[in-house]
Amino acid sequence: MSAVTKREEVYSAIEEASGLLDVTCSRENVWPVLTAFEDALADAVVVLSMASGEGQSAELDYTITVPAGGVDPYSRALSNGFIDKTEHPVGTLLSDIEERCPVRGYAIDVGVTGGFKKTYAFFALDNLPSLATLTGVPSVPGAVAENAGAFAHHGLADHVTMVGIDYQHRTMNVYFGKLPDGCLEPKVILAMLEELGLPAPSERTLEFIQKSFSIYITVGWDSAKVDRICFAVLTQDANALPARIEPQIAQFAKSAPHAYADERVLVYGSTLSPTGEYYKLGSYYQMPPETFKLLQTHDAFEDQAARTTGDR
Ligand code: GPP
Ligand code: MG
Repeated sequence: MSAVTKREEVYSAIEEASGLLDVTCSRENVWPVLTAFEDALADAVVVLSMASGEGQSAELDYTITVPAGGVDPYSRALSNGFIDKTEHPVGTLLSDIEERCPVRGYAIDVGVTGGFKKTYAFFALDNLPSLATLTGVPSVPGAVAENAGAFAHHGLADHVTMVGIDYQHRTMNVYFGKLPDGCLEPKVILAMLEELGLPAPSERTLEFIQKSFSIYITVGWDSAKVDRICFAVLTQDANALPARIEPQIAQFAKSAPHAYADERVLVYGSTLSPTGEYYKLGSYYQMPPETFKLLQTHDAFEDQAARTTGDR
């Protein structure tokens, strides 16, 4: 497939998904990003995501993986004018992390209306950096070190699979994965949330949390506290989860475009913050095997498939 055709295909998917959410999709906003990252598109994992709940405005985010080894996505975003250069530590975070941690690949996160938001760096799954390595990186927010105990105490000190850097909100996400046995038990989760200064969730949310394959916090540079924590569950049937599914999320889970024949791969997230809980949903649009297997989501997907077969 030629590059233009691939761009058209991905653009159409973004446009179709936007339509499900009443988000206005314009070629003017999306095309420049697809063009700047067109070399990555054919082999990219592409995720289409939405969030719901109070304080979340209607938006469709698209995530595209970008291979390691070339120009990093932050530099590309700067040189294409998608974001402005800044003196804030958020601007050096990606390169500082790369110097010290084994980055296996990147991704970008872009809002159809809000524009370029984030970069991600994911790590080699057999060589994950420790929290201590991460907190030693100069531009990492102090809040990561402040809250590291809540994870280290429960066996997650060496389980950082990915980081996300949000240039618009000036926040960083730290993703924990390959979760060891026992770390999702209610008493562990309650202790972890207490250490983070976050309220205890409902019984139903605790049940949901036990199905997580990844846990991630969001922190900024202005506070020692975590802003929020998200528990992500991999599913192919969002309605089967012990969670509230708002009609628009249910509709998105059922209808988001996907470029493979099997049932959609979905990641449903419950986000807890001092002001309450909201949900988000990511639907995988394409998952080329060679790229997908670099992500922890792939391992979680395989584990789940093995469990389901074992149950039969
Ligand atoms: C979720 O972060 C992460 C993704 C959609 C990225 C998946 C990663 C790949 C490399 C394919 P989020 O959108 O829930 O976080 P935030 O709250 O910062 O928006
Ligand atoms: Mg998001």
